[in-house]
Amino acid sequence: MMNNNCCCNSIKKALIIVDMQNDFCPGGSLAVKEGDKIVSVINQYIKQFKDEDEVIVFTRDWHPADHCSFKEYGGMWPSHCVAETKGAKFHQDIYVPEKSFIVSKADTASKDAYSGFEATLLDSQLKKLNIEEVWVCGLATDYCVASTVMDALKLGYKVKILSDAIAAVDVSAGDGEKAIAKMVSQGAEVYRLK
Ligand code: VGL
Ligand code: ZN
Repeated sequence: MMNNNCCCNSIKKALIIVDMQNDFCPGGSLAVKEGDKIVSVINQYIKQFKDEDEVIVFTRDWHPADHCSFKEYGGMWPSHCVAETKGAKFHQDIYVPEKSFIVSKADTASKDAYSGFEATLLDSQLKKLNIEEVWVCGLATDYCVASTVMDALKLGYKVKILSDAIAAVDVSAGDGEKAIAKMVSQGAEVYRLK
């Protein structure tokens, strides 16, 4: 008998939107240059996935106020994305469809996590839904996007990195480009709308 839940002629995919939060956008405490410029193209991917009834996942950095990645607690970053604050909210123009999955990460003080798969239920949720491919976009290319992509590849997903819908911190010039090269060398495919 056919399984009604399974659309059999195409593989199931999920869109993973990484950390599109106020603190990573211009005006935020750890702003990525032009981090907000990718909002409209991300919304186009979201609409496409929603129209096709595909899974949409939003990850978010969700730190306690005394998180170990913050400079005053020995880390390398200014305080950012403290849970329940304005800085941790998604950018106001990002379209968050009702049925989306929200994955909070790095939510314990003593441990950082760049990847949306690290210490979360994301992998088991996607596997339960028979998802085989993930499309990844958001912030920042050289940290949480790269780390999420690397883990997705290790966990056996096909990965598309959406090059028109990512932006890099670039602590050193070229970090974003290097991160893309590394993701591709590990098997990710680069994709863009136009
Ligand atoms: C991120 C630095 C610190 C990111 C998160 O989302 O790329 N970067 N925490
Ligand atoms: Zn963080």
